Amino acid sequence: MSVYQALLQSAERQGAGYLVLIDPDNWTEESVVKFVEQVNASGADAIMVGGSLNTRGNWDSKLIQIKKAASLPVLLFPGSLGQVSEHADALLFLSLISGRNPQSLIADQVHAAPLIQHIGIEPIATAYMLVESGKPTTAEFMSGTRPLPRSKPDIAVAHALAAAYLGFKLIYLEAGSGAELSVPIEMIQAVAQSTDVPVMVGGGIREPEMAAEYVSAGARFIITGNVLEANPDPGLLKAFARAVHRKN
Ligand code: 1GP
Repeated sequence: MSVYQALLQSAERQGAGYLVLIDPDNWTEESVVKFVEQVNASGADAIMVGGSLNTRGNWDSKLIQIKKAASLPVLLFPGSLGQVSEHADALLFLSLISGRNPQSLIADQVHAAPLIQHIGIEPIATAYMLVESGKPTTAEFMSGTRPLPRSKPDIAVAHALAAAYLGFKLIYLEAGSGAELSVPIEMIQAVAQSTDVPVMVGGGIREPEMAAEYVSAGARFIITGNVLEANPDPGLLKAFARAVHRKN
C-alpha cells in the first residue's frame, strides 16, 4: 500500500490524521532523536520534515537520524530542491497554486521530478495554498508570492476546485510556520465542502482545541510544528493526537 493510502486509511479510521512537522534547522542530532521517539509514542500518524532554510548544512545526516528513529512514516515537505532525499518514505510534491510564480508552480517540480524517479520515493501531488495570516510569513517571502486573502473563502474554493480538476491528491491550507493567525474556520469549511480532495491544515496551530475545531470544520490532516519545537512536551503531543483523532 502507498504511504498516501495508508495515511488516508488512518485518518478515516480515527476521524483525521495528525502530522508532526520537524524543521531540522531547529534541532541538534541528539535532541531530534529524542523528539522523534516522543512523536512515535504520541499516537501521531506521521512525521513531516522540511523547512524554508537550511542554515546548518547537515540536512541529510539529520534526516537519516530522524528516519532511523521513526516508527511512523516520514514525509518530506521540501522547502527547496536540496531537501529532496531518499531517506524518507514519501514526499509532498508541492505546487504553490495560491501564487503566480512559475518557479514554485512548475519549474522546481521539473528539476525535482527526475531525481524523485531515480531515488524511487513516493511523490504525493499536493496543492499548496498560502493563506494570509497577519504578518508576512517566511513561506510567503521566500516564494515571492501573495497569499490568499483570509476573508475570501470563495477564492480559496476556486483554487481548491482547480486543484481537484488538475488531479492533486491533497490540498494544503497553510497559514505559514509560526503564523500569527491560523487558517480561518470558514475557509476550511468552504474548501472541504467544495471537493473530495483531502484537506490538510497547518500554520499557527497552538492549542489542541483549535486542532479539534479544524477537524470538525472538515480538515482531514492537521499539522503542527513550532508549538512543539518550542515546547517538546510529550503530554502536549498526546493531547494534539487525541484532539485530532475524534473517532478514538
Ligand atoms: C508550517 O504548517 C506548518 O509549514 C506548521 O506551522 O510551525 O506554525 O505549527 P507551525
